[in-house]
Amino acid sequence: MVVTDIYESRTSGTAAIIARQEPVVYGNGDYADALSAEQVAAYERDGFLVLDSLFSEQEVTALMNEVLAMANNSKIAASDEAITEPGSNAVRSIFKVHALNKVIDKLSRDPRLIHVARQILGSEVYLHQSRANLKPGFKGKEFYWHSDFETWHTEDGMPAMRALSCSVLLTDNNECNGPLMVVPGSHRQFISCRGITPDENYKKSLKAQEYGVPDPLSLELLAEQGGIKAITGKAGSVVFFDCNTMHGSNGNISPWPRANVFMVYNSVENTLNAPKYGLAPRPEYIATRAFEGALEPLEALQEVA
Ligand code: AKG
Repeated sequence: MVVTDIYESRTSGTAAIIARQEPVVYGNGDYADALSAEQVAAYERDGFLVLDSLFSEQEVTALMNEVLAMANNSKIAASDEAITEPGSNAVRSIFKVHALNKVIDKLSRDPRLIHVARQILGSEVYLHQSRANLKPGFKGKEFYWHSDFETWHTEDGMPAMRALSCSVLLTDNNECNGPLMVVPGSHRQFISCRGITPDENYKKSLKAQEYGVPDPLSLELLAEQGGIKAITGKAGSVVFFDCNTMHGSNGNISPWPRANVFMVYNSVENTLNAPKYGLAPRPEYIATRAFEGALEPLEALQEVA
């Protein structure tokens, strides 16, 4: 029997739009009770949900200090986990921040994040990836449109759309400093992309993506259907978004840095298979394969700090 991949992408074929097969909210959204029924319904409809001021100013200051300390640590800045901006030595992203830093590790287990992920994914969860995106003032470059699932499915062998990201805003994200932009409703369609993935694609793609980039026509269609929403908000707010929500952000030519820390939770029932097309697995700091079981939530951050 030939097993076909419904979410096939990056073949020699043309681009295609494929209807999502899986639910957005697993079970009845009652695996946990972090969100109201209205919030769950909004997430299911839009593919994202913003919780304003989920973290206090004091918590955000502590988290931001830790992220800056990592970015200014020459050993970390020179490590594989740190990705610099194209064309400069400014740190763009740091991966696996939960393993590099105790405060961020606690954040990854914070009940305010984990229970939302458990509720939406309808199961226990584990951390597939964590990263800080710094987007410094003047120098921070854009993140072109993409669906995370397209990459995680193709390059990491993630079987199904049963993962989500949360972006914890560590600075205010305003109209000018390159806030995250999402296409509401786009999570219901999978955009199969053109172009065969080269080996070690991550070495380039984390600076600027070339493969797994949706074609203009599909993007036009998605944006006609759902519009584009720039998610501005105060530091301490959190954006939860589905793994297949089309998103990206503009460069930051403002003087104001924009820093966000991302946690990606995957269902324990959706652990990784081999990557597609015989690609080598990406490093552990980008996609966890050393699955150690469900994440245990900690008490609120301020109580354990
Ligand atoms: C990514 O890191 O995959 C993103 O899409 C980040 C977008 C951003 O930080 O604005």
